[in-house]
Amino acid sequence: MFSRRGFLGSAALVTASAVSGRVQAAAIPEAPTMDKVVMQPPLHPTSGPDYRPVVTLNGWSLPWRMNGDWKEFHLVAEPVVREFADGMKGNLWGYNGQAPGPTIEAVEGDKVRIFVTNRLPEHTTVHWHGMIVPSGMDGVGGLNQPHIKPGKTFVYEFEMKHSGTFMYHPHSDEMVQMAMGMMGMFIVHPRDPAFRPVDRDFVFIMSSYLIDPGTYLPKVNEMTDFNMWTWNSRVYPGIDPMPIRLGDRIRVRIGNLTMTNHPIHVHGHNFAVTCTDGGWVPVSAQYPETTTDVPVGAVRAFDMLADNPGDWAFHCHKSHHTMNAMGHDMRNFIGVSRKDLAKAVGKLAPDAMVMGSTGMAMGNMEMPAPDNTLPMMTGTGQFGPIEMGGMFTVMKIREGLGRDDYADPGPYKYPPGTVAYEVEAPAAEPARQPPAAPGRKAKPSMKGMKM
Ligand SMILES: [Cu+2]
Repeated sequence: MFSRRGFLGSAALVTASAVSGRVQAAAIPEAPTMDKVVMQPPLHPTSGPDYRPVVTLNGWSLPWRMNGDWKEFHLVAEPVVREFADGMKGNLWGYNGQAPGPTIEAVEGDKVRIFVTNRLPEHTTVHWHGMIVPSGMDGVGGLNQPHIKPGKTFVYEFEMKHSGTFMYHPHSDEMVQMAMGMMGMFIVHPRDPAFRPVDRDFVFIMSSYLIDPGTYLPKVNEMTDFNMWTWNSRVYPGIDPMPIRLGDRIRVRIGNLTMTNHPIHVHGHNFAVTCTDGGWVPVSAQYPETTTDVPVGAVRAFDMLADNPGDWAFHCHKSHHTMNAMGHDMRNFIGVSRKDLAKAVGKLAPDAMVMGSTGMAMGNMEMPAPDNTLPMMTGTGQFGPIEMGGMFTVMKIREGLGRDDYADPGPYKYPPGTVAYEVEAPAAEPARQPPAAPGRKAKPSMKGMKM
């Protein structure tokens, strides 16, 4: 039976197990900011339990301070200018000087205190996607807490119950705030460093934008027709290459806060998905893949043995997502006579350029574009134009790289005789079936076959 004594007892229990450090939270730690758009070296822990830190493509990890047994971080939500690639910038909202925000790294069992200061022109909150936190720390404005008004600072406090790969983003005017770039990754390392260790641990989050050619501000009401498909708010050739030492076991952790799924594909290797935003995938449930679909609002991390040296494409397999700003309202002219079409179009629009009758490869074509607009496909390799944009980069797997060396090792030196080559000899006529006589069905030839 429910008794008053029992009620008091269980209430006391709840209070005792709640993590709180309200008294110590008085002094707000400084908020580091980042002014660079290239991958920062791994941030090795100088206090608290040891772990092997991650690296964030075109990003960084947020430094912390210890206050007693609390790990304290400070996020500042604010307007930022983010460079998508050389030649294009966007006016976004982010955290601590960049969008997306810095990666936060902690260890299973840590007590974490995160200060969030709002320097946006409207209210915000932070939700810790996938993390098991007390309800009042979950960050849904209006449901779990009051919204954080401009100029105010709130404190989130919780214990890292599980290791894994998580995200953070606002739950406050979220259509606008996520379309403006507010998001980041949250890595919780296992307490036991021997649990599934890797040599290199890459992290990025996917976001998409509609920024009309010649403009700087994303159209936040767009639902489907985005033209900037980004990894960490960067597009190829602005996305960092991934230097990997031959023989390294690597992990790649990918968050998706766009409005569609992304089938992420690696060349020259296979991998297994080992972690989602729900936790670690048991070994018995893992299977080999070369492409893994990352659903909307989800995380996939895969582990891969980098045992094949070379330059390997790593990209989203939706081909429109490896393109930069493009109009989609175009006819397909493949196979149409360019001469006839030019004549007909010329009568209507004398300056029009007829293109696309043999395909749309643009490697050698420079088209005039408005300011702050990237070419649709771009980037150059040692053999010519790469004709990619958007969600594309290169895993550069090399012998003898230093353990924490993430410098671009340059193009791969192919061993002689290992590159696809052109032949000049005339092709032999392939064997074909004889054509069927008129009015008769072709009969497959059974000559030489034992029936
Ligand atoms: Cu995609």
